[in-house]
Amino acid sequence: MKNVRGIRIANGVANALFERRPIVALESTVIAHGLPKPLNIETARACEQAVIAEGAVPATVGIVDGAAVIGLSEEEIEVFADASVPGGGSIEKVNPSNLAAVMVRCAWGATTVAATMGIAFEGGLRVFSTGGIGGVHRGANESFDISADLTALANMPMVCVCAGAKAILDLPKTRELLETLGIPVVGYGTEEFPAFYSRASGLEVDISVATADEAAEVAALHWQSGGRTAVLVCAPVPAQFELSANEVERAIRQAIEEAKRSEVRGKALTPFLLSQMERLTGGSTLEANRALLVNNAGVAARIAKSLKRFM
Ligand code: PSU
Ligand code: MN
Repeated sequence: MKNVRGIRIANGVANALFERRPIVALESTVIAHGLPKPLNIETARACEQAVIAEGAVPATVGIVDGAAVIGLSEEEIEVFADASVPGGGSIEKVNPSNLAAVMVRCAWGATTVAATMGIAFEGGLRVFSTGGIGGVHRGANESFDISADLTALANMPMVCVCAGAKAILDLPKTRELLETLGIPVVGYGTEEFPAFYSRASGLEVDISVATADEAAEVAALHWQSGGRTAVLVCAPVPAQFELSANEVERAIRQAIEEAKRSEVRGKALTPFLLSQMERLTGGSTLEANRALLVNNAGVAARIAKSLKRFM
C-alpha cells in the first residue's frame, strides 16, 4: 500500500498506474446505501469482473478507518456491503463536503459519485463508472437540493460513465444544468439522454457515439480544447432489463409522496427514494439497477483502454 496525502492506493492499482495500464474507478455509496443485501455485494463483484474482463483494472473507492482508499480489497468491500464496521460504527454517505470530517474521525465512509471522482482524480485515475448520477431533485426550487455530483462533474476532467441521471430526479432541469456547467453529454449507442431505469427521456445528447474509441476521442478533444470538466458518457440500461417509463413514473410519484410524509430530505433522500422504488415495483428496479451498473463498468473499461492513445 502507498500513502498519498491521506489517500491509500492498493498495490494492484499502484502497479497499473506505474505501468500506464487502464483503470476504472467505482463508487461505494451504491454498495452501502444504494442496493440491498446480498445484491449489493454480488453487483460490486460483478462490476469489478466486468472491468477485468475488458482488460482493465477495477479500483473501488471508499473511506476505510479514515483513509481514502483507491482499490478496496474484497474484505473491505464486504464491510461496505454488510455495514459491519470492525469495532462498530456506521458507514456514512460521503460527498465532498463531509469527506474530511469522516477522515478526521478515522471512520468508514461510502463515497458518492462526487467524492469518488475527487479521490480517484487526485490518485491519477481518469475514468469512473457508476449507475446514475445525482442531479437536480424534483422540487429543487423549494428545497435547493441539487446533487454535489454535478459540481464534481463540473470540476474534474474525467470520463464518467452512467445510465443517465436517476429517474427520481427532475431530468429536464438536470440536463439544463449539465449544459450550463459545460459538461459534454455523450450518448453511447443512443440518440437520447437515458433515464436510468428506461432507455429514453426525450432529452438530447450533445453527440451519439457507437464505440468506446469515439467516446474517448470526444473526451480527448474536449480536454485538448480547453474543457476542464468531466465528459458524461451515457449508456442506456440493457433493453431486456428496461422498465416502462409509465410504471417508473407512477412509482416515483408515490415514492416522493412517501418521502414528504416521512420528512426525509438531504443526504438520506436518494437512498430512501431508491428503496421505495424497489418496494413499489416489486423489485424490478433492482434488476435494472444491477444490469446497468455492470454494463457501465464494461463500457468504462473499454473507454479507459481507448483513452490511453491520447494520454
Ligand atoms: N447510482 C445508483 N445508485 C446509487 C447512486 C448512484 O445506481 O445509490 C448514489 C451515487 O453515489 C450518487 C448518489 O452519487 O447516489 C447521489 O446522492 P445525492 O442525490 O444525495 O447527491
Ligand atoms: Mn442532495
